[in-house]
Amino acid sequence: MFGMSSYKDISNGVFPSVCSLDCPDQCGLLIHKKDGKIVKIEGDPNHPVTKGNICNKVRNMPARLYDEKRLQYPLKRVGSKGEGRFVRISWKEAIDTITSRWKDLIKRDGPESILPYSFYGNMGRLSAEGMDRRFFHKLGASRLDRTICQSAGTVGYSYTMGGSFGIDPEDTNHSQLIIFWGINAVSTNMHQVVLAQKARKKGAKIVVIDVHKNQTGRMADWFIPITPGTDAALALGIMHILFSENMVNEHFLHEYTVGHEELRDHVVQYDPATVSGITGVPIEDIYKLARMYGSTSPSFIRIGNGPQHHDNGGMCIRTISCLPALTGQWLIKGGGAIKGNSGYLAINTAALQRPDLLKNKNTRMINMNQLGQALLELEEPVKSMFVYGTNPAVVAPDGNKVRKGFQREDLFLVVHDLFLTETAKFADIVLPATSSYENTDLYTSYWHHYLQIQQPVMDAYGESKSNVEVFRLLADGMNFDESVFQETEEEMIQQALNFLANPFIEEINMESLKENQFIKAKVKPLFPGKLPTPSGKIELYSQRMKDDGFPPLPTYIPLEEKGSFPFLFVPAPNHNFLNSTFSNNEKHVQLEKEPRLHMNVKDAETAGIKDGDMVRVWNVRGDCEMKAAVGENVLPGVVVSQGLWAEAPGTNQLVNSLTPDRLSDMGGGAVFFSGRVNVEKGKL
Ligand SMILES: Nc1nc2c(c(=O)[nH]1)N[C@H]1C(S)=C(S)[C@@H](COP(=O)(O)OP(=O)(O)OC[C@H]3O[C@@H](n4cnc5c(=O)[nH]c(N)nc54)[C@H](O)[C@@H]3O)O[C@H]1N2
Ligand SMILES: Nc1nc2c(c(=O)[nH]1)N[C@H]1C(S)=C(S)[C@@H](COP(=O)(O)OP(=O)(O)OC[C@H]3O[C@@H](n4cnc5c(=O)[nH]c(N)nc54)[C@H](O)[C@@H]3O)O[C@H]1N2
Ligand code: SF4
Ligand SMILES: [Mo]
Repeated sequence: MFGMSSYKDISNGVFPSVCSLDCPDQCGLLIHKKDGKIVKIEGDPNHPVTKGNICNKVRNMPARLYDEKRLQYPLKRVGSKGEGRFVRISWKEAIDTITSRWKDLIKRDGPESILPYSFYGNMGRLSAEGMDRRFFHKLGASRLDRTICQSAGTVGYSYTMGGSFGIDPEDTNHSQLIIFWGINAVSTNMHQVVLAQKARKKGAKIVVIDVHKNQTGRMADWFIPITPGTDAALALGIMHILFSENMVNEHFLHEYTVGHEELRDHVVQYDPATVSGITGVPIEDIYKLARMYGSTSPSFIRIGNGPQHHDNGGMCIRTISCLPALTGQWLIKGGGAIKGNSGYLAINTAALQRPDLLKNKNTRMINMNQLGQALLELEEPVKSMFVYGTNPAVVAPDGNKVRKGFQREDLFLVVHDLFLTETAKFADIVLPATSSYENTDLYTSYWHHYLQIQQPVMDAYGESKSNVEVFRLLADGMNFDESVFQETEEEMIQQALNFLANPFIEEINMESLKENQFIKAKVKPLFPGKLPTPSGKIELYSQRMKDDGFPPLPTYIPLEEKGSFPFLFVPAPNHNFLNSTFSNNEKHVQLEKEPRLHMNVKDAETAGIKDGDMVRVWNVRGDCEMKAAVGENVLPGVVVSQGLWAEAPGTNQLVNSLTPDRLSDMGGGAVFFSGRVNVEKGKL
């Protein structure tokens, strides 16, 4: 019943697998086993997109899987909250404790006093949004709005394009111009870089638009530094030039868009001088970029997550995503854009998550980016949380508020994870989680067009259990008798794939996945065709946006945070961690060395800071310490850090102590990169 493997013997041999991390590449893997142990993880050379290449993070995964710090047993807190002192208990005691506390809470305060809090630490569709959703729907718990990652940009992109639909990345090796726009692809989407390098061999140019000249910027043919939060203005400046120099594709505009006449008039105001003043991009570079974009075909824009982690993030992505329509690039193989492609691999989430089990359709919704507020400021504060697949004490904005909330004596906190994370240290009960390699699960990439399957290739570590198993046990403990709580992983996957609304996955089922390991959805190009927007076309003018209270045409809107703190602070991810995952694994930490703050030479001189000095970064929300990396990699007035570092003794390196928990313009998204800070030499 528990994720039966079709492999007869998993002690020795090489087994196909899939990377479960929250990464667009979703690589095919080969797991090498010897005497019952994973001895090596490598890329599966047969995977048509990832072709045997994988990142260093996952090549070093065996060290994480067998790390002596990995949790093996359920634990109960004996120290104070956050101290990290626990004793071993049985699963029975753990489940009994949780369910009896919840039964009391439901009686006293109602089910909305309980909050599930999860994200995609494991991208498996069952692990991330399967039995757990069924369970919390039935429980009637508060709902969580899972907005921490890409929601602002996804909503913005949908206003233009109707959903998460871009081009097939496999076509991008035909592109002649590739723009990495606010994406650190060398670290975060390495196979898109491999495809771009292939295109480059055939003459393509690679342009990177970013606030930081990181690994991706250094690999570009042309790196364009931009002031954070101003990308919409740059895109509008490009449109201004495309229209005024007749570089638009009139046929495409007439056939496949609405609002091009309004847009043509609207962008007159975004002349290169104005745009240069906003973005910091020199006037001649705006012309050069627009002319390059207007005259090169196929051209491809890979839209990253950076520009949408801002106050204006939704509008920014909405605006950038209008560009390929102006040049008609969507009609050309290798032309167009990718923001996300999850729309093509839509599965039957209603069957998987069973929202019908939720009786009260007005059950409150809590935005995950405002966790601190939910714990400290709501009129009916959350009384119990179940955290799984995420590490909010490190990754959520306004971290000091989150931690203060976790310290509440009356909060009953359960954390299910593979490690005693910073969040788990605050827990009353800690449950050990299996790794994805120990489970059966279904994987759908949000970049390429393949579905993949994971079957167990490793025995459960210690007494650890998968998310699906834990919620089965909790359902039993709560005396939920619906048969949906007894279903096997394979049954759930089969239901998820049974989805007439998505013809692209029509022929894919559990059996064919087991046989093939990965299968490409039968995706058709977007054009010629009808988009799922209200008009069926690309909406350069969007009535829906107007109805929702936004300017209907793409518009530049400045960031919100003003005041006396001189620097815009962009705390981005790093190369060797995946969000906070690996920040507690020695190998990965060694490779990354220490947290650094990139700042411009001019700013450093003014502040008397030298390269390698320890600096204190602070604002009204908190402070943290890093080593200054002084140079020309960021513009004056901007400081950039990389990585969501774990707490280490004697350090103060939690960047999210500084980030705001305001919400972005669209989708209730996070605005990690729109905060301001001060920087001073010296330790605290
Ligand atoms: N190695 C590694 N890979 C990862 C992750 C990781 O932590 N480490 N995280 C995974 C996850 S969950 C996600 S969502 C993706 C995210 O991966 P990406 O899409 O690459 O997004 P970010 O790394 O958040 O930011 C991308 C870039 O945006 C830049 N940036 C910030 N603000 C702006 C702006 O206003 N304008 C412009 N033009 N650029 C800006 C940053 O400097 C950064 O280089 O990566 C996934 N893959
Ligand atoms: N400052 C700043 N903050 C950010 C970002 C940023 O760029 N800058 N990026 C944001 C983004 S885009 C994202 S997506 C979030 C991501 O943040 P998180 O979703 O918290 O991602 P991770 O830090 O990787 O934590 C995932 C946790 O899930 C656990 N896990 C893995 N597999 C399983 C499983 O099968 N079951 C259970 N129960 N647990 C499992 C892992 O051990 C790990 O502790 O961070 C956000 N925070
Ligand atoms: S983290 Fe990304 S690049 Fe690395 S193995 Fe996983 S899917 Fe591939
Ligand atoms: Mo993310």
